[in-house]
Amino acid sequence: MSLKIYGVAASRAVRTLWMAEELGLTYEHVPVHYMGGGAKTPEMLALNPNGHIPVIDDDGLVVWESLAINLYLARKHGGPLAPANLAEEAAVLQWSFWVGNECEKDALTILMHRMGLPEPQRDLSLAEKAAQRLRTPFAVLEAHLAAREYIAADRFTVADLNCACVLTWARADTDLMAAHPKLAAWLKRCLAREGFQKAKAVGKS
Ligand SMILES: N[C@@H](CCC(=O)N[C@@H](CS)C(=O)NCC(=O)O)C(=O)O
Repeated sequence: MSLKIYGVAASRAVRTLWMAEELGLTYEHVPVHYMGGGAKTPEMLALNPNGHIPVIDDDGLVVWESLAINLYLARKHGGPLAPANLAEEAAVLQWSFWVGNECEKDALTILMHRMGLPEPQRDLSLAEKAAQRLRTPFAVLEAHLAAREYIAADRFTVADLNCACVLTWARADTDLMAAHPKLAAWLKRCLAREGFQKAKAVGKS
C-alpha cells in the first residue's frame, strides 16, 4: 500500500486520518502512540526527527506537520477539498497558518486544563487566560462566517478541515463557544461529517 499514516487517532494524527477519509484514500494505519516514547523510537525519529506524530510515508515521500500533510494531500488528490484557483489557495493557506499560529496553543491549553490532564494537574486559571486570548482570533473567524458557510469557498475544503481539527479542542470552554455562535455552528457542521467520525474510530475495532 502506498500511503502509510503513523499516529493513533487519539492524537493530532486524527487530522490526517480525517483528510484521508474525506478523500476516500486507501491507506495503512500505523498506530504509533505519543505516550511512552512511541514517537521517539529510532524508526520514528528517522521519519520525523521532531519525534512527533502524525507522519506520513506516501510511497517513499515522507511528510510531517499535521496541517502541512493535509495541504499536501489536498494538492495531490484534488477534488472539492482542494483549492480550485489561486484565490482559494491563498485562503486555504492563510486560514491554515492562522489556526496554527493564532489559535492552536491556546486551544490546547483549554483542552488540557479543562479535561485532558488528570484533575489534580489541571489549572483552570490557565484555561481561562487561554480562552480570553482566543477571543481575539475567534472574533475574526466569527465575522468571516457571518455570511458564509465555509471558510475558503462555498464548500467544505481543507481550510475548514484544518481549522476545525484545531478548534475542536476549544469546545471544552462552553462560554467561549456560546459567545461565537457562527463559529460554533460551523464547527459542529464540520465535525458532524462522516469523514471525521470514521477518522476518530480508526484503530478502535
Ligand atoms: N505541530 C505538530 C505537533 C505534533 C505533536 O506534537 N504531536 C504529538 C501528539 S498529538 C506528539 O507526537 N507528541 C509526542 C511527544 O511529544 O513525545 C503537528 O501538528 O503535527
